[in-house]
Amino acid sequence: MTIRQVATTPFDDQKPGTSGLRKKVSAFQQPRYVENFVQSIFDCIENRQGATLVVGGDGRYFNREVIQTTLKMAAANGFARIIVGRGGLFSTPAASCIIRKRKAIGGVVLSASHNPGGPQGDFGIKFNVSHGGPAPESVTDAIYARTKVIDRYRIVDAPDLDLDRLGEVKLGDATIEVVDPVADYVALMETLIDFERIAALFASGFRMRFDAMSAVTGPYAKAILEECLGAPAGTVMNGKPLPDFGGHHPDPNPVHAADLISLMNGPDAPDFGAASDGDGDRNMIVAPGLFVTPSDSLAILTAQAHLAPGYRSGLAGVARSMPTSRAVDRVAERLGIACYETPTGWKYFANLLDEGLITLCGEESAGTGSNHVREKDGVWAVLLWLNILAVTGKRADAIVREHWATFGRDYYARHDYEEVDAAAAQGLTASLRERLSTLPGQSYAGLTVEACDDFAYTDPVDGSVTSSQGIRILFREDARAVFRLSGTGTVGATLRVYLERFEKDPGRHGAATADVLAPVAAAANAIADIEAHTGRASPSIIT
Ligand code: VG1
Ligand code: CO
Repeated sequence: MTIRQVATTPFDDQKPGTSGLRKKVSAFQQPRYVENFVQSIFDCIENRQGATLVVGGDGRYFNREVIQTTLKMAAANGFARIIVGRGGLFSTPAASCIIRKRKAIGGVVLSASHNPGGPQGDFGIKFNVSHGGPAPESVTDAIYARTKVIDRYRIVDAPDLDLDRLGEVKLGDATIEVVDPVADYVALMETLIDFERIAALFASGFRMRFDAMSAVTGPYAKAILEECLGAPAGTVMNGKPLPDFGGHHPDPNPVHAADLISLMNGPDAPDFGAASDGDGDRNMIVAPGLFVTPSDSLAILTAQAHLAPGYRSGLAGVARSMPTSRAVDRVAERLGIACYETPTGWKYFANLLDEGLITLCGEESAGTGSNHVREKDGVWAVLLWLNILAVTGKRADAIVREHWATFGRDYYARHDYEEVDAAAAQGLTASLRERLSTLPGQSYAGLTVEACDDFAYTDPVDGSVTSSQGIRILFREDARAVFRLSGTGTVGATLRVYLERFEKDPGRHGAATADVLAPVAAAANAIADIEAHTGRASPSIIT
C-alpha cells in the first residue's frame, strides 16, 4: 500500500467556530477541502505516531465519504489504531466516551449537529482532544493557522473500507477497528443511572416518547429505552438515522420538534417527552402540558442529581454558559457549591470538569452534561430525568412546579435573527459596545438598566482569557437581556437575543412566557435598535 503526498494550496475560510468547522455540504465537496482541514488537524497533534484515533459522525449526508478520506489520511499520518463506529456512526457523547475509555489521542467528529442535512444542508468537522471534549481555543487557533499555509496532505492509496462489518482490518501500517457505536456508551450509562428503578417505572405502565428526529440517537435510545429498560416498542419515534434527517431540522426545540410538543399538549399525552439533535448531544425535555426550558432542566437536575447512583455523593460544583438563565445559580447557592459562568460552547467546561471543580454543566441551547464525558449528552440527560421520576414517583410537571415554588421561576426565551447580513450584525454589536458605558441608569420599556458589560472569561484553571463573548444587560427589575452572534451558522450571521425575567412569587408562576418577557424584548430592541440595523421587525425563530 503506498502513501501519497499530495500538493495542495490553502482555503481562506477554514476557521473553526463554536463547534468546529461548519459549512454548506457544497463547500466540503470542493476538491481538497476536507483533505486540507483534516491534514491541518493531524499536523497539530503532537505524538500522533503510534497513537489511537477515534473517527465517527452523525450519519448525515457526505458522512461516509468523509469518513473514508479521514481513515486513509489517518493511516498515512502515523496513527497505529483508528477506531470507527459501525456505519461511520458515533453520537458526539459516545465519541467522547470511547476516546476516554480507549485512551485515544483524540477524535475526528463529523457533524453539523442541529443544522439541517442533505446535499443542500450543512456538514461539519470537529476535533476532540484526549480528554474527550472539543479542542480548546489554543488548539483550534493552531489548526486554523495551519489551514492558511498548508501545502501538502498525506493519504494512502486503498479501496474504500467496509464500515458495516465489526472487527479489525489493516490499512497500510494502521489497524482500523470497526466497533458497535452503542455498546460502550450503554455500559457507561449503567454505572451512573439506576436502570432497575427506571425499568420498574416502565413496568408499572409509565409511558414516554423519545423523538430521535431521524438522527444519530435512534439506535442509542432504542437500545437503552426499549431493549434495556423495557419501554414498549414505539417509544422511540423517528428512530432510524437518515442522511437528510427526513428533511427536518434536527434541533430539539418546540419549533422543530412540534409533533412531540403537540402530542405532549394533547389529551393522550404520555407521562414524559424528550428529543435529541443531529449528533445526540442536545436534549429537550417536555412534561405533560409543559415544556421544560433547558435552563430550568439544568437547575432541576442539579437539585435532584443525588437520586442517581453516579451522583449519590453530591456535586463538586456546576457551570452554565453565560446566556443560560441564572436558575442553576440559586440551586448551587442552596447546595453550598460553586457555580461558574463560561462563554458559549462546550469546550469551556473541560478544564473545570478535568480539575474536579464541577460535576454538572449546561447551556440554554438544550445541552446538559456531567463529568462522565467531555461533551453534552442528550440521552444521559433524559435518563437522569427518568431516574428522578422513578425515585420520586412524581409527575414531571409537578417536579418543575415544585422547583419554581422553592427557587422562583426564570421566564426565559431566545430570539434568533437568522441569515442577517454579516456586516449589519457586526454593526449592531459594535454600536452596542460603543454605547455600553452610557446605558446604566437609562430606562427602556419600563425597565431600568442596572449594569452591562461585554462578557469576558478568565479560565480559573489555566488563566486563559476569552473576551467579547456577548453583551449582557442587567435590569433592576430582575430581568436580563444578552446579545451575541452565533458561531455555528453557515449563511450570513445569526443574532441571538436571550431574554429572561425572574419571578419569586409562586402566585405568578402561571403566566405565559411571551407576556412576561414582552417588556424585556421591547427594551432589548430599543437598546440595540435591531430593526434599524438588520431590517428585521421580528425574530426568525423564538425558542
Ligand atoms: C450553538 C449554541 C451553543 C452550542 C453550540 C454547539 O452555538 O448556542 O450553546 O454549544 O451551538 O452545539 P452558537 O455559536 O450558534 O450560538 V451543537 O449541538 O452544534 O454541538
Ligand atoms: Co449537537
